[in-house]
Amino acid sequence: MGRVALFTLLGWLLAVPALMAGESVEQVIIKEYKFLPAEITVKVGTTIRWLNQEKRQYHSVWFEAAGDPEPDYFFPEESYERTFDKPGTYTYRCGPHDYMKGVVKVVE
Ligand SMILES: [Cu+2]
Repeated sequence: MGRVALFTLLGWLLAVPALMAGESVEQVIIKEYKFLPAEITVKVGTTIRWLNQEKRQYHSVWFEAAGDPEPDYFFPEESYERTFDKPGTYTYRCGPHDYMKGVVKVVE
């Protein structure tokens, strides 16, 4: 086996664990004072990105029930991300608008 082929093989072997980790990102849209979808089910290890698509209004994504501090508000075209490493049901709300609610279900 030539040296180039050997290095190519090593490169593939090193890449496999990253591929198996299956890092994925799911998106939740925030529009007209709603989380869309309001309920989402994802696999462990998934990152959720909330994207603010309002014209002017800021929001936050606050996992208050989990004891998190309230995060910063984010404005139109900005986003907020959180990665879920443990199975469970995680409820959240918007800080300034407590009628805006959502649920993230994390499964194995
Ligand atoms: Cu809000």
